[in-house]
Amino acid sequence: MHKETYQASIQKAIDAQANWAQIPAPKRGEVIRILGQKLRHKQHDIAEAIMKEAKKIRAEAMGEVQEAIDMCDFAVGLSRQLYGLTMPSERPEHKLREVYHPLGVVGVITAFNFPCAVWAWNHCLSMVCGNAVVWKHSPLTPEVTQLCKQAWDEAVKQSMPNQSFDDLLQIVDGDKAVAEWLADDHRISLLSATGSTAMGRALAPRVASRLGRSLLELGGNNAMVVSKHANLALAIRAIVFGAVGTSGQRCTTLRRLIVHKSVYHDLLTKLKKAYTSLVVGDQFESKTMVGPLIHEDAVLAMHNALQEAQQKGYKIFGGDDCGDCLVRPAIVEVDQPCDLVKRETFAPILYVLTYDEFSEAIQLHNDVPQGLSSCVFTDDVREAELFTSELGSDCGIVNVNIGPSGAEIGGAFGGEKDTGGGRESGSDAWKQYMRRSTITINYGESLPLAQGIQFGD
Ligand code: UN1
Repeated sequence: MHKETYQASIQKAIDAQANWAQIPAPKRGEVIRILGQKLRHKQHDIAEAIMKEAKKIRAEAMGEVQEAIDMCDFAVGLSRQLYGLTMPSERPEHKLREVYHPLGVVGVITAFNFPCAVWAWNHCLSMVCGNAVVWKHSPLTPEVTQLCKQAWDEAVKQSMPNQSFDDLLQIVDGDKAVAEWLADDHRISLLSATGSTAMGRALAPRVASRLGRSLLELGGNNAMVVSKHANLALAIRAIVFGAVGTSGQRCTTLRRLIVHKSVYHDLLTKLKKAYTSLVVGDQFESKTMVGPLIHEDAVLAMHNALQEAQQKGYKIFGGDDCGDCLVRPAIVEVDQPCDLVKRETFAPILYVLTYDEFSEAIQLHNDVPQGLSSCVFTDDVREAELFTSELGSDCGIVNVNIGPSGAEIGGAFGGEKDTGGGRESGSDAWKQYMRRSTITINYGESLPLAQGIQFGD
């Protein structure tokens, strides 16, 4: 994309937003309601494009569009609940309140692995909050982007036939350079970026140097603690979906397993059996459970990580390169945790570690730079409560007896440390897409000062 085209897109977004911000929020929500209908109608078509471009299997591609639909439903309700606060003023005949206003133009950067859902998280909130969106999608998923844009354009035309809001969603094509333009552009009120930690490290300082706002959803290194009190059958099902689902290419993918020594052998034997029966293949085949990795570079990254593991003497199960970007998911038994285990390799590699005491499991769990998602499998209430307490997992997402991936949209999504600290989708994530005015109103006829200050009386 040329810089001039980019500039024109931003200007269009700015102009459209000025009018959009004046539409009452519940009416903005109505457009999102229609978007939800469009996505329901197009669910199969968008899923096909996700299968083609992101290489997901059908169930997961359909699930991803469902996540976008859920997000629409959430945002419609939210459009009537952009609540501010009123608080008692310390002064007589005064009122104190906080009100949320639209922010402006939101830049949204999405990754190849969730080309529709992560857009929807950002788009739906941005739109009900009265903003315009400039979307830089992954260069690997142009067709998904076009289908989402089409659904939105149709929704706008249908629900706002007499007003021109055609420019509210702008697509900007390109890779790193376009991301940097967005980061440097003071007209972008919020830059919401999903991708690697390296990407976040490159973009965040640029946004910060103009004192802009960013919302980052970066790498994860998600773990599961399997206690001696765990229901192992349940844990195994969760491990398999968490570690091999989406071929290990979710930011929430299960990458580390921290297992109590007493159940280690039993768990590993059963897990290897489950891995043996995994169907790896073409994502369009209905039996396939593990589709291809996104590209050869991803296969190479997996290969390199496994080679490093081998050099360290770790025992490796699976991990074969089957050609055509297909790989068999790998299990790596780690006796001494090392840097390799602390890195995110975007591929289906599961590192397995052991522990004796639950406190040791928590320490091992938190001893990585990333802090996205986590879980514990235990039927012991004390372990479960400790893991979810301030002394437990340091992640943004903390689960008990479910895996780390596949979060619902209702909660805030995101994580700490190298994951970037942002929160998207549900709960009060919308507040980041608005600006807050604290308003004090004096309806009396005197001018009392706060803190009881007497000035010149
Ligand atoms: C991502 O991989 O960037 O919790 C998002 C999950 C999905 C979202 C993943 N709902 O796994």
